[in-house]
Amino acid sequence: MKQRKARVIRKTKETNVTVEINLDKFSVPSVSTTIGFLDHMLELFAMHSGIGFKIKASGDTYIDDHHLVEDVGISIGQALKEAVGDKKGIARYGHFLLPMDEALSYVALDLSGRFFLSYEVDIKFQKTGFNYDLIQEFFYAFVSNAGITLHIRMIKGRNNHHLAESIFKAFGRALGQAVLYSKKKQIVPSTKGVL
Ligand SMILES: [Mn+2]
Repeated sequence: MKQRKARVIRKTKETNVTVEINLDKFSVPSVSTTIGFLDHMLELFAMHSGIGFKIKASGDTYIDDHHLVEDVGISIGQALKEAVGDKKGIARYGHFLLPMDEALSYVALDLSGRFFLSYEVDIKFQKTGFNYDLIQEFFYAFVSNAGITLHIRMIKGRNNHHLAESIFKAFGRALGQAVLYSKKKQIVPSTKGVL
């Protein structure tokens, strides 16, 4: 079988992003975005997805992290869409309930071709460090470009870092399930015949 992979290069006046994805060949994640916290989240997402990811990005973070976080989300979404292709033989759905110490998050997704995001996460405002509001921006950018339906629920938690980690890990696990490929079942998993 031909490997399902894609490479997206996105260059604007604000950011410069390269994403390489290989759904059929895992490699130790290579992530470098100049935003330490984002690197940490994307590395654990990639690790738990079982998908091969190389992500390199930089941009106008002297303003704030907004443009870069959003553009990385856009680029990963585009790369995923391209790599899944016609979706023949894929599992399509994935979901995962993931604990990270006191934090517990649930993620369910459908590689439906239609974009929808339900994000119910109550992360407290934090004066310093990463702006946790940008996590929702990241997922919005991702789903709107990948064409997927994604539900994210925070079940419980106290620490922002733990909560964020539980979301990204659960997302990785759920996505890993959804892109699983079956050689035996060479059909698009939809009664409509197309996704
Ligand atoms: Mn951590």
